[in-house]
Amino acid sequence: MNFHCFPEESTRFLALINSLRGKRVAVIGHLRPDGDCIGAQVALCRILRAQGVDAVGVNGHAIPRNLRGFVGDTPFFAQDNSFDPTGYEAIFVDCSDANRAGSAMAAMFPAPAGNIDHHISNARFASENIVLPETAATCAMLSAFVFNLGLDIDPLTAQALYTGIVTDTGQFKFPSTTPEVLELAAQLLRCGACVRTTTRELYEQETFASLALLQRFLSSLTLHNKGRVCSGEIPLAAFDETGTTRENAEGFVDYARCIEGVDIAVLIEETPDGVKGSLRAKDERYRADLLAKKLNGGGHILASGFSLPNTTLADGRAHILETITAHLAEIDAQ
Ligand SMILES: [Mn+2]
Repeated sequence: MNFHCFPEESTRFLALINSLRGKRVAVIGHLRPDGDCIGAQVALCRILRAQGVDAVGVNGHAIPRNLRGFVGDTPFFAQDNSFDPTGYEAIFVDCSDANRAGSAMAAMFPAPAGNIDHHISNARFASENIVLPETAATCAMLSAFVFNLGLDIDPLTAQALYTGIVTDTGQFKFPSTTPEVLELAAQLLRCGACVRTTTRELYEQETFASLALLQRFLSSLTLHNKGRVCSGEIPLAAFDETGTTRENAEGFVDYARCIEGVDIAVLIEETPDGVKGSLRAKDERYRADLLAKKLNGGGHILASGFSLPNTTLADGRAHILETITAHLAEIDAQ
């Protein structure tokens, strides 16, 4: 089955594999790994191993709880100081630059053999850079390569690739979900990936504690600016009281963003020395990146963040809401 996408990159991918035959390869992913990162690391390791390349996954951070089930018997060093890079070549996946894997990893492999990624800002830091910025996921790229090249993949590899595509397309909701991406996903199901497994592992194993934190957050939601702005907050004590950490609040801001009529959403988290904020814009014209800049932060057009040190929750909240009001007025006047 040929997907008529990335023929040239598929050929370069095969050449990269051929150049590494008989060698040992570390397949490296980024810090705070997500489904596309772990999926790409697991899949590429297994693809390489099937071609006679002795590959292992290496990540500076632990594999998140909900992704551990996708690793299977793939050799993987995560947050593990026992990995010795001597004699290993490196391929980075899903990393826009080497430092995304952590400065220690970047220093360990100053001259990586490969860089396979889909970020628009990729720094082309390896000998062979296979970068497709318009593609939905690194796992979508790898899927296209193996299908174009007719390489056999086992069900665990197919599952890892499918999981990466599901993660980075927001469960096939983002505009990056092209017909080709859906065809690749369909072919992965034919190769043994299971829709239920990915759904269950990724989205149906929340802890009770994180739902208790969500409950606290939802009860704090407040509308401002005639319903165009929604804020929610988490006081520092709430983490202790529910037995959670900041990681559990990941994604909460989207509950504020998805309310009808809301143009800008903000999650305000109290920290030991101030507050941290996550901003979401529903539409590109509201420029969450420029808004974050006014609060000494940064990010993307629809999603950004900032931190305000040396402030109380009450003062921080007041300053943030004033800044949002001024930003909205500026946008409306354009
Ligand atoms: Mn990705």
